[in-house]
Amino acid sequence: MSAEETLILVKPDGVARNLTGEILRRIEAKGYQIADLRMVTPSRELLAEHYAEHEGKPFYEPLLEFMLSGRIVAVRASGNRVIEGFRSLAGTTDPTTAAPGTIRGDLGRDWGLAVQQNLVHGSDSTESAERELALWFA
Ligand code: DAT
Ligand code: MG
Repeated sequence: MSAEETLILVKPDGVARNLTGEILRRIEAKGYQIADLRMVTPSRELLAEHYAEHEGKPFYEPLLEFMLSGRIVAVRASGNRVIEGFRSLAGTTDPTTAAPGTIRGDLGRDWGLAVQQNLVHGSDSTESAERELALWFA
């Protein structure tokens, strides 16, 4: 099996709502390996690097504030096509329209806030995965 790896984050809403176990269960049930895992209270600098592509967008500041609002569980997951596979497990960005059966579709709520509190992050490409894993598992 290929050793592809991705960065998965259980965001502060997922940790606060006690959904870490349920999210890890879905990752493992799909057959992906949890290669490393840590509980992180990230700095603004780390989050700014992580979300650099979104700087200047209207949701950027609320996004950073949200990500600073509590603890995050960072996961290094591995498996064949895990980058694409986890994005599929997570569902699309907006929890209201994310497909049932996905993490965001089943468990995510739209709180009507300036930022989508959508429980999880997953790297979107091999380049992003490499960059993000280096940030969160330095
Ligand atoms: P994803 O997390 O699905 O890869 P993204 O990288 O486009 O989505 O955006 C990063 C996060 O920013 C996303 O998880 C939630 C928030 N976000 C994105 N687009 C948004 C929007 N239009 N309104 C509010 N929050 C948004
Ligand atoms: Mg993204």
